Amino acid sequence: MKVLFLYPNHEGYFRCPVGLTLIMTVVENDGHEVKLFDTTFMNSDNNQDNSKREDVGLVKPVTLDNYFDKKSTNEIESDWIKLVEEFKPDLIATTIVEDAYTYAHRLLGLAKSVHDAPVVVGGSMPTVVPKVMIENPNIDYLVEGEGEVAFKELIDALIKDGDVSQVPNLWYQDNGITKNTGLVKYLDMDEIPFQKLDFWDDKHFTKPYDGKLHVTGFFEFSRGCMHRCHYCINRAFQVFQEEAGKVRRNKSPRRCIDEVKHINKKRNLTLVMFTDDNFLGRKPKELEEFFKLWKEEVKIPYWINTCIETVNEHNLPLLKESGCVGIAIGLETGSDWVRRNLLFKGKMDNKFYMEKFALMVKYEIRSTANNILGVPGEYEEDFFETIKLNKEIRALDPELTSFDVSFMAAYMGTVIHNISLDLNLIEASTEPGFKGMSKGKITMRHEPTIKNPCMSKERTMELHDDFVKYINGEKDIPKKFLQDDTERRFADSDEIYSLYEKYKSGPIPIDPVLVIPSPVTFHQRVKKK
Ligand code: B12
Ligand code: SF4
Repeated sequence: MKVLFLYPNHEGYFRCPVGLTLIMTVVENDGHEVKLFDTTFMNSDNNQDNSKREDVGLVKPVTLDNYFDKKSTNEIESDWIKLVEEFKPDLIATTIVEDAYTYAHRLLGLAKSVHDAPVVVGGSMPTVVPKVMIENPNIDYLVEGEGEVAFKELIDALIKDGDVSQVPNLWYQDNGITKNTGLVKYLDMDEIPFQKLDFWDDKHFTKPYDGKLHVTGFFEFSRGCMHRCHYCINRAFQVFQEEAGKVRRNKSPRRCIDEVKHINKKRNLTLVMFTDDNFLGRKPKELEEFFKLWKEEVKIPYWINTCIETVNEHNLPLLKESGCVGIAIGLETGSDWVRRNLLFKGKMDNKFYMEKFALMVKYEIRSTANNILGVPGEYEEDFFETIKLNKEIRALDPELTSFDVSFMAAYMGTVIHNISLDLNLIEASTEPGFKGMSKGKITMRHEPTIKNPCMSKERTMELHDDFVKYINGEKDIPKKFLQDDTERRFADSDEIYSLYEKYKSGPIPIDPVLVIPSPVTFHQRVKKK
C-alpha cells in the first residue's frame, strides 16, 4: 500500500517527532511504500517559537540562516496538492497537536478535493478528544493512543476487505454514527521497533542548545507520568484511557541504549534529548543500570525532563558522571497555593524546589525551570511570587540555571479547558470536528489565549516579556510585591477556586453533542491599565 504522511508543523519548530517516526517505521518495516510531506522548513522565515524565546531573552540566539525555504502559503499548498496527485496514495495519515489542527484540517481538505483516499489521524489531540474530531468531514479514521499496532492493523484490514471493526483503538463514522472499537493494553516498550530516521530532513537533528547547534537524537526511555496536574495531557490519559492500563510505563535500560547505539552508528550524535515527561520517575536500580551502561557504552551528553522530587543526592552524581548536561523541571509557579490548588501539582513547596535546584547546582548540572503564566484565577501578585522564586534560583548560579515561561493554554482534555469552557474564558467552536475547541489561535508561546478574570491580557503579556529582565535584575520588582500589603490580592481569595475543586478527580471528556454557545458572560475583575 502507498501511504502518504503529513507532518503539519506550521511554526517551524524543528525536532523530529518520535511518535510519527515510529508509525512510519512500522509501516515501512511491513513492506509498504512511505512518503512524507513535512512543512517544518517550508512556511516560515524563521523558527517562530525560537525567535519569540530569543526576543524575550529566554534562549541564547543561534543563527539559523538557510534553514527555511520561505515559501508562501499558496506555494506550500500547491506543492502538497501536486504530491497527492502524483503519488496517488492509498492512505493519507497525519499526526495532530492542537496548535496545528486548523492547519492540518486545511491541508487534508485540499487533499480530499483532488484525490479519493481515506485520511487517518493520530497523536495528542485525537487521543484526548476522539469523539469531537471524528466528526471532521476531512477525517475518516482516528487512532486513539498508541498507534504502532492499531495503524498496522488498520492497513491490513483495508487491504483485506475494508472491515475495520476489529482494529483496536479506532474511531470512525458509519452512516453518520460514531463508532469506536475500544482500547488495547499499552505496549511493552521493549517491543517497539528502533526508529528509522531517514524520512526526515537532516535539519531536524540540528538542535540549538545553550547557544550552540548540536547533532541531536530524540529518544524515549519511558512514556507517561503518574502525577495529576490539571494542565497536562497525562491526566487525560489516566482518566480517558484507563482501560489501556497504567499510563506510566518504562523501556528497559538495555533496549534504550541499544537503540541509541544503533542510530548513532550512522548519525554521530553530539547530544541526546529524551522525550520522557518524567525521566527519573522509576526504580533506582533501573536508573543505576542505565547510568552505568550509558557511561560505558554511549558517552554522549544527554538532556532530560523530570519531576522535581525525582532528583536527589543519590542519582545526581550518577547523572553527572554518565554525561547528563541538562535537566528540565516543570516549576510552573512560585506560589505554593497556585501550585497546590490551581495546578494540582501536589504538596511540594518553594523550599523543597529551592533545595532541589541547589542540588543540581552542587553537582554542576544545568537546570531549566519551566514556568507558566496566565492560569485562570492567577493574579499579578501570584506571578510576582514566581518571579521571586526564579530570581532566587538564578542567584544560586547564573551559569548553571536557566528559565523558560509560556502562557497557559486551554488544551482540550485538560481541567484547564473544562474550566475555561465553564467560565467562558475561551470562545468555543461549534463546527463539526472542532466542537468545544477555542476559536482563537491556540498557542502557549505567542500570547495568552485564555481570558483570565484576575489579570488583563495586556498585563499578562507585559509580565511575560519582562520575565527575564526581572530575574536578571534589569527591572526591579515593584516594592508592593516585596512587602506585605493588605491591598494585594492572591489566588486564595477568589471564588473561581470552587471550580478547581469540582475537577479534582480529573478532566471531563467533551461530548460534541453538548457543546452549545455558552450563556455565561466573561467578567474581568481587574481593570485594564
Ligand atoms: C517531545 C514533545 C515535543 C517535541 C516533538 C513534538 C511531537 N510532535 O512529537 C517538540 C519539542 C518538537 C514539541 C513541540 C511542540 N509541542 Co510538544 N510535546 C512533547 C511531549 C513531551 C512528548 C511527545 C512524545 O514524543 N511522546 C512519545 C510518543 C511516542 O508519543 P506520541 O507523540 O503521542 O505518539 C504516539 C501516539 O500519539 C500515536 N500517534 C502519533 N502520531 C500519529 C499519527 C498517526 C497517523 C497514528 C495512527 C498514530 C499517531 O502513536 C504514537 C506512538 O505510540 C508531549 C507530552 C506528552 N506526554 O505527550 C508534548 C506535547 C505533545 N506538546 C505539546 C505542544 C503544545 C507542543 C508545541 C505546540 C509547543 C510550542 N512550540 O508551542 C510544539 C508543536 C510541535 C508540533 N507541530 O508537533 C502538547 C500538545 C497538546 C495538545 N493537546 O495538542 C503536549 C501534549 C504537551 C502538553 N502541553 O500537554 N513537543
Ligand atoms: S508532573 Fe509534569 S508530566 Fe507529570 S502530570 Fe504533572 S505536568 Fe504532566
